Amino acid sequence: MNLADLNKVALAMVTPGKGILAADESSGTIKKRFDAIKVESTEDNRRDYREMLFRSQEAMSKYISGVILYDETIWQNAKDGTPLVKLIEQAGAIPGIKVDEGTQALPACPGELVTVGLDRLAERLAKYYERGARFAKWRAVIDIGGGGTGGRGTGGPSIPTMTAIRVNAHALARYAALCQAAQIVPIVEPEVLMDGDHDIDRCYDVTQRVLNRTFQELRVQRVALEGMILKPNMAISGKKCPKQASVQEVAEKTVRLLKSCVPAAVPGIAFLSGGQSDEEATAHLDAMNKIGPLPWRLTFSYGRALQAAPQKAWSGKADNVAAGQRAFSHRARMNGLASTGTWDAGLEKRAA
Ligand code: 5MM
Repeated sequence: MNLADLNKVALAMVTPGKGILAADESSGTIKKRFDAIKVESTEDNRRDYREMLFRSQEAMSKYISGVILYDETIWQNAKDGTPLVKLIEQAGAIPGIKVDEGTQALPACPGELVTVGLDRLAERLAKYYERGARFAKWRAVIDIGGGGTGGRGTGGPSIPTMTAIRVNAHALARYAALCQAAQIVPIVEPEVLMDGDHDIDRCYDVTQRVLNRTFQELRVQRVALEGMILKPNMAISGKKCPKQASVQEVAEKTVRLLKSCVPAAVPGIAFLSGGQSDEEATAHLDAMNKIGPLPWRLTFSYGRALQAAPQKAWSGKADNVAAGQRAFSHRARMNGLASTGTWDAGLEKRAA
C-alpha cells in the first residue's frame, strides 16, 4: 500500500467546492427510480441516463470530485463507444465503484441486516482498479426500531442490536483493509436509516454507537485513516417523528457527534442524503460548514438529493437531455457551495 497516494486521492475526493455523485444504484433501485418517471429500466436506458449525467460538463468539471458507479456501469460504453469511465476522467472527476453485494437477513436478529460481498473481493478490486476505479464504496444499513410491526423503522426498541452493529462494522473494516491493499480508497458508509418515528437524539445515540464501533474495527484491522473517506448519515429526526429538528439543530448535533467519534486523521466526510429533500440536504451541509473550523473537510456524496431533479427533467426523452443536465448542474452547484458554507436559500429561489 502506498499511503501517500491513497491520501492524495482521498483529499481530491473532498476538494473544497466539490463532492461525490452517488450513481451506484443497483438494478432493483434504479428500476424503482425509473418506474417513478415511467421509463423502462433497460440496459440502454440506464446507460443513456448515466451518460447524460457524466456528459454534464459544468456539473462534472466544477462541482463533482468523483462518481460512485455500479458494476454494470463501470463496464459500459457511451453511445459513441467511449467507456463511461473515460467520460468521468475527461471531466476531471475520479471514477469509483460500489463493491458491496447488498444486504441479507442477519441470523438470530429478526428485522436486521448484514451487508455481504467480501468473497473474492480482492480479485474484484484488482479488476476495477485496472478499469480506472480509484475509490470504492461499501454501505452497511442500520435500522432504528420504533413502534409497529414490519418494515424499516418498525422493528421495536431493541433494534439496533449490538450484534448488528458489530458484524456490520467488522465487514466494513474487512472491506476497507482489502481496498487499501489494492491501492483503492475505501468510502466507509455505515448508514443509520432515517425511516421511523425516532427523534434526533435517538438518532444521535445510535449513530454514535455505530461510528465508535466502526472506528474500533478499522483500528483493529489496521486501516490507515488518512487513506479513507467516511460516508455517514447526519444526526436527524426520523421521517415520521412528529417533532422535526431545525436545520441549525441538525447541523450542530451532527458536528458535535462527528467530533466525538471521527479522528482528525480522516481527510474527509461525505454525507449520504438518506431520503432528505434536495434542499434540506443542501441546507444541512451548508449549516455545518458555516460552523467551522472543523478537523476534516465536510462534503456530499448524495444519490437521491442530486439525481431526483435531473431524473424528472429527463424522463427518458432524448429531447430532454439538456434540461436534465441543467437540473443536475444546478443541484451540483448548490451542494458545491454548501461544501464551503457559502450557499443561501435565495439562490434556489432565483434559479426557480
Ligand atoms: C445511489 O444509491 C446507492 C445504492 O443503493 P442500492 O445498493 O440500495 O441500490 C446508495 O448506496 C447511495 O450511494 C447512498 O446510500 C447515498 O444515497 P442517498 O440517496 O441516501 O444520498
